[in-house]
Amino acid sequence: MSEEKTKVKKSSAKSSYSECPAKSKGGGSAKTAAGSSKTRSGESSMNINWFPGHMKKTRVLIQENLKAVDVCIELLDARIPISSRNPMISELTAGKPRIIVLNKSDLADEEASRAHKARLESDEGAQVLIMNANSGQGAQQLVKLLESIRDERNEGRERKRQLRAMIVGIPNVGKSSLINRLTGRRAAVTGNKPGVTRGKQWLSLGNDMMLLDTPGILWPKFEDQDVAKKLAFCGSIKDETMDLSTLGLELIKLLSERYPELLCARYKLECIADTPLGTMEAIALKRGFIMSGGRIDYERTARTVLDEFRSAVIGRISLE
Ligand SMILES: Nc1nc2c(ncn2[C@@H]2O[C@H](COP(=O)(O)OP(=O)(O)OP(=O)(O)O)[C@@H](O)[C@H]2O)c(=O)[nH]1
Ligand SMILES: [Mg+2]
Repeated sequence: MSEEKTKVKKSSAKSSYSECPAKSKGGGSAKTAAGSSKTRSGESSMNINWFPGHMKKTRVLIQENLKAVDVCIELLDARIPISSRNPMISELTAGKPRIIVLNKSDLADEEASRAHKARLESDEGAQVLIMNANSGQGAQQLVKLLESIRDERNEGRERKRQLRAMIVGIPNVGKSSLINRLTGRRAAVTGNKPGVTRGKQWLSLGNDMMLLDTPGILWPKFEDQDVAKKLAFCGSIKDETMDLSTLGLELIKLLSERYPELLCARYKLECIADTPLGTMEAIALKRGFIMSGGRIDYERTARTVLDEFRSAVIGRISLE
């Protein structure tokens, strides 16, 4: 299995926003702990792609099991319901009845989730549920929906058939957690990192319903690196394959644009700096992430902001 290391390139693009005079001491070029250079504007570009061998196998697994499946439950990350839509999954499962679940809704902006649900329902005529697989919010609705599909399919049949549902989605979106929640058992292994499930697993939901857990998959090449970054922010791309300092800086840039108040409140900043790098340095100074010789610990700062975004400590945030 080969996992391509993300390349970090320099970019001289200027920051497109400015909300207050720069407070940071860091305005010039800086070197991150991970060694990637940042420009004066504090921006850098990343090239993220992650499609290891087990995802290629999963594509085949989905294809092979499709015949045995009555309905696909596609999990999207409620914080990024557009970017977490895998075009390869849409293509593979085209023609199958589909239920879309916006999972991790407890981490997302409620209003944004409602808008995405309405958009998906009207654009695709899909059944869309807003869910928290950890707490079980939305799970009963899903069971009811599956029961109604099961009954509809069995109408007029003498020999009743089981309903078989396949759960698909990007890595770390909560597929196995949802299965555990629905079955009421810890039958599927879960974990707070992508790539936990590695094989298929059929589990009984009772009442003549079966669920198939599948490993998370991405697609071979991200045409749009903004999509890749959002997947990375939300923990669907293995952190080890990326430059974390750069990723954290990119997240700070996006949060500065979309949720400046939450960012300032969490890190006790008076305002957003002129550049993302300036804001990153201000956060580091506030948190005391300084190494020997007074150098800023960019990697620790990046890791902190990524962790606090992922756990919604900064607030309930939707990135699209
Ligand atoms: N806050 C929150 N966390 C969730 C939710 N659903 C799952 N998680 C967490 O997300 C992480 C990943 O969950 P998994 O169920 O292992 O995800 P998966 O989609 O099966 O991941 P892979 O098997 O790697 O593809 C775990 O730490 C879960 O506790 C949710 O609705 N809200
Ligand atoms: Mg899993």
